Amino acid sequence: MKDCLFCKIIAGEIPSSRVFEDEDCYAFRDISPMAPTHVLVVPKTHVESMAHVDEMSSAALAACLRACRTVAEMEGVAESGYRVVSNCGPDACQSVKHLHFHVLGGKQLSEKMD
Ligand code: DGP
Repeated sequence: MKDCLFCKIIAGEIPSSRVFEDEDCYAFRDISPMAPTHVLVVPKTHVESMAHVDEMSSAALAACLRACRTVAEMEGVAESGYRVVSNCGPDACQSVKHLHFHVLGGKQLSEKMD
């Protein structure tokens, strides 16, 4: 989608640090990491947020979740543990309106989820 930051990253118009990619999703390092591992997994087809997943195929949505698992394995945090978060809407502080999953790990994460 024109004017979408993550669509531009997927298209290579804005540089990113790629971690993983398949036909459905793209994974790259967050520009402001909150943990030693902080990777964003995004669908290649523009979808605004979790509220819009009905616009995606079930296969593409599943591919994103599998990519989160794959990223955790590649980053070496699968055994120690990791967190997958998707912020949706203003109360969750979603700042980029292209569905994305944060994969966080590499340290003891807070019990607090807020
Ligand atoms: P959220 O607040 O859930 O919408 O998270 C958006 C994330 O996107 C945030 O953690 C910072 C990251 N981000 C914003 N702009 C860029 C960028 O240009 N490059 C990369 N790699 N990450 C970005």
